[in-house]
Amino acid sequence: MRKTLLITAILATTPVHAQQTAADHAAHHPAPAAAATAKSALSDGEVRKVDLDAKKITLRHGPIPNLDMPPMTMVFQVRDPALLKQVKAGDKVRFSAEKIGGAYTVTGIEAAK
Ligand SMILES: [Cu+2]
Repeated sequence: MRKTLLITAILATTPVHAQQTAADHAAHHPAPAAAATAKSALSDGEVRKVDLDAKKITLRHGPIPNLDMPPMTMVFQVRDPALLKQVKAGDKVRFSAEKIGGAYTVTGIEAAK
């Protein structure tokens, strides 16, 4: 059981091909001007949980204007798992989020200190 979990974790840290494919895809579909503007708008949040294996983060966040979302606590996908290594549970953060493929996805995050 433990061994299986460990192998899963190792596999999850090497999605090089998947990342390149995603980047190529984005390049073929440039974001509209409105989305580009929203990208730079950071929202406030606090990290509740980081799940590296699943590439997810639980954030208690303030309003997210570009997603038309009120303050709440929710789980986000993370576009690049490396982002998760910059923060930990309890951190106050500023982040950007977009809806990508129907999933709310954190595209950038930084500690708010
Ligand atoms: Cu939300």
